Amino acid sequence: MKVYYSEAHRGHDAPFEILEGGVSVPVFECPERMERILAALATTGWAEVTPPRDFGLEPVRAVHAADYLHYLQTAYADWQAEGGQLGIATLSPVLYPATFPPRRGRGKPRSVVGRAGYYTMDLSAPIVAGTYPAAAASAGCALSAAEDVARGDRVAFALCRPPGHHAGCDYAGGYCYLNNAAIAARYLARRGKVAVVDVDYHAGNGTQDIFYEAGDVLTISIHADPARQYPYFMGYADETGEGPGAGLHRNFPLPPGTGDAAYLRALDEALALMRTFGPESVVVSAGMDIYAGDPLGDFAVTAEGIRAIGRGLAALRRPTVVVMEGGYNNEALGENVVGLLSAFGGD
Ligand code: SP5
Ligand code: ZN
Repeated sequence: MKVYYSEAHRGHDAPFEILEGGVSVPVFECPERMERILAALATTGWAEVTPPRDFGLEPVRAVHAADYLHYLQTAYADWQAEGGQLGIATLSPVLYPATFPPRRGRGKPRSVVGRAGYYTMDLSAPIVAGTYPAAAASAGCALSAAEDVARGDRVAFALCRPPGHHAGCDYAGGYCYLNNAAIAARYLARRGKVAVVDVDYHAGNGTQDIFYEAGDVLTISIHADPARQYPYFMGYADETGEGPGAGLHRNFPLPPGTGDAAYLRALDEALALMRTFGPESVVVSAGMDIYAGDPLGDFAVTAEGIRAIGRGLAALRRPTVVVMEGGYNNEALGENVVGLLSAFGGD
């Protein structure tokens, strides 16, 4: 199995994030996650780790707004420059907005700190000098995997960092800047209908948003109920798509403590919807934060449950791109990723 991975992620290494209550903690979404996953993949005998190919910006522009991409490319340098222009020392090496617009009627301000708020949905998407190069390489991993699958491979794994499923057309959030799974799905949709299924613990709000009115991409997310968990404002069961996309989005919000049996029941419903849709190809947003021991989650899905999810996805028998999303229990992360992929492992 091809595993697309770029070392560029190492440049995206912010020293802290801010959780609810204003608590500043080391970023859960850290470079060590990749070490853990690569180490576990190295023991399998079937993982072929390969650097991503360059697809340019066109397939990224098919998903993200031009002004947002320009912001991501220039924000850090502007932040450094603005600190100088204000005549004060730059107080933090990290660009962190602290003001968010309740709505966007007034448009974006000139100040980079103002624009950071405009383009960011929370305080878990810090920007450092290496953030954009890492995000672009991460999208390149998803596109490389998509290209292989479009050319006939049964499966490919995009070992993306940063992750992507919280990023919308023009916003970052939840450790995500470019929506890797959406970029892969939009690329694959040139060849026929695509189904995206998101098994990360958190609702895939960015993916939902991007394809909400799309008639050629079915999106499904299984996750913690947003009434009680991040991302709070999207991921409810009554959000089912609009216009040409009406009926082509589904959310499965689940309660705390959800274990293997309840999770797999929701997955079975999702798989049935996907079979009915009849996609040419499938994109999986693979978050391992559903695991019982995850520090950001509260599900009780076991390592064996994660293997069973992999078997369910593989049983769709569609060409499949698996895209790495969240998962923050570093001890178990590698084993869980291998567990999910091993149902496809011989392919
Ligand atoms: C890709 C991904 O999984 N992003 C998740 C971003 C979640 N950010 C908000 C975290 C809220 C943390 N709540 C603390 C619970 C500690 N037990
Ligand atoms: Zn997550």
